[in-house]
Amino acid sequence: MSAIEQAYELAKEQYASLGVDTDGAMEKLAGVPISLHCWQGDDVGGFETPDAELSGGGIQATGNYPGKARTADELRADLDKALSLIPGKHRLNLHALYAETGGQRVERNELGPEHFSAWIDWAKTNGMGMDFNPSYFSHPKADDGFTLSHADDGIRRFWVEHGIACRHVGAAMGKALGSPSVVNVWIPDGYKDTPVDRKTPRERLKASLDEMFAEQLDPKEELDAVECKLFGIGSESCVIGSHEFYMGYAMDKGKLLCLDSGHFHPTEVISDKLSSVLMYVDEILLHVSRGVRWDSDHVVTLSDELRAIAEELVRGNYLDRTHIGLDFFDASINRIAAWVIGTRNMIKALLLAMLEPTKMLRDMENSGDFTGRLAMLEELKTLPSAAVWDYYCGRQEVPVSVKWLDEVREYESEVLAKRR
Ligand code: RNT
Ligand code: ZN
Repeated sequence: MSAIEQAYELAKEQYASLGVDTDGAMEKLAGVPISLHCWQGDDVGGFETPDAELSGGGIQATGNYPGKARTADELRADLDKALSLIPGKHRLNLHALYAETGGQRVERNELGPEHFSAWIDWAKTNGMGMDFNPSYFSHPKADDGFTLSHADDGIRRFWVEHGIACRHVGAAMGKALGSPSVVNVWIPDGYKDTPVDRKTPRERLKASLDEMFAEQLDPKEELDAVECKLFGIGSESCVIGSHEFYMGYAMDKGKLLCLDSGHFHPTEVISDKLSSVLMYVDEILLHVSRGVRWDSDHVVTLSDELRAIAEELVRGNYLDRTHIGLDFFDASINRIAAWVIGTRNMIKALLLAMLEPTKMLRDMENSGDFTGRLAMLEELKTLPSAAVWDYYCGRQEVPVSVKWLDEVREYESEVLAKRR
């Protein structure tokens, strides 16, 4: 028996004594896909022009680490590398900016599934599902900070058409890959300084969404999500698509609500929102991110909040109603390592939650034994979960422990360093 197997056998026994089935947890974990965001690979640049970069929208990728993917082929190669180091079967989350138009300028309101066929083929080869996003930033028609709530009807119409085009792209992806594509709408619209009219732009946003969603698409192919936000850089005083706005919209229209963990007050957490929101909406999309003082989209670490999100999903049996996506972009470190670290942490957090003796804790809580609850929660933190994690990685045929980093470093010198 290898050291990893030995450690696992001991851990298994220890968890079993608390009534936790480690084999069952690993089996369940293997069935939870995480939607990897393509935009970590190139700092939210996309391929609309040869030197496209993120602009506007109040989001920022900072850093200048060498080796950024410059083409869709490079980005796919980087994703292949990252995916080979992450246990389990996952999904790809693509933005409309990543269309491949063969050097032709195709306006965003004219995008069709044909501009994403290489991505769809790649996903099919990898046996992955895909999610999709209209891109309402890095575009001249978004330069003044307004899109779907724009006062100019022509501009608003353009962005409505972009949304419609993207829903069809999503449906085509869902159909081709046999798994519904979640199409998430996030717009940057908002005011830097105090507006006098918060009402009319919100009315316009609602009208735009209604137009965009007018056509009923098959939920087996496509699902619509709407993402709320409290503030962004340049929209500190008012964001049109606020939490209340989209919570209401999602409930009213049967849409998915997208909760991004960086989109609230710095001390406000989405883990506490899940059990409330899921009373009123059927399904949610998560953008798991890490804000540091602001919506800074740092790489996801195994923080208390990440663990709390996973615990809520597992304890509440919400995994079937939750689409887990990631949303961070750090250009100051190796971009592939960023994907691997953030995604492995998300999966690890789910495993930790699945290793919890929840019934025992719940019984303590229900009988008023809060002393026992606290004592037990603290003890659980240092149980040998790492042994289960290592064993899981081994079984999924990905590098155990930090060995994945050797492969990233090798890829960096073999491939990334040559991208100059
Ligand atoms: C921005 C939103 C949005 C974007 C991506 C690129 O604040 O979180 O989800 O990060 O669509
Ligand atoms: Zn987000």
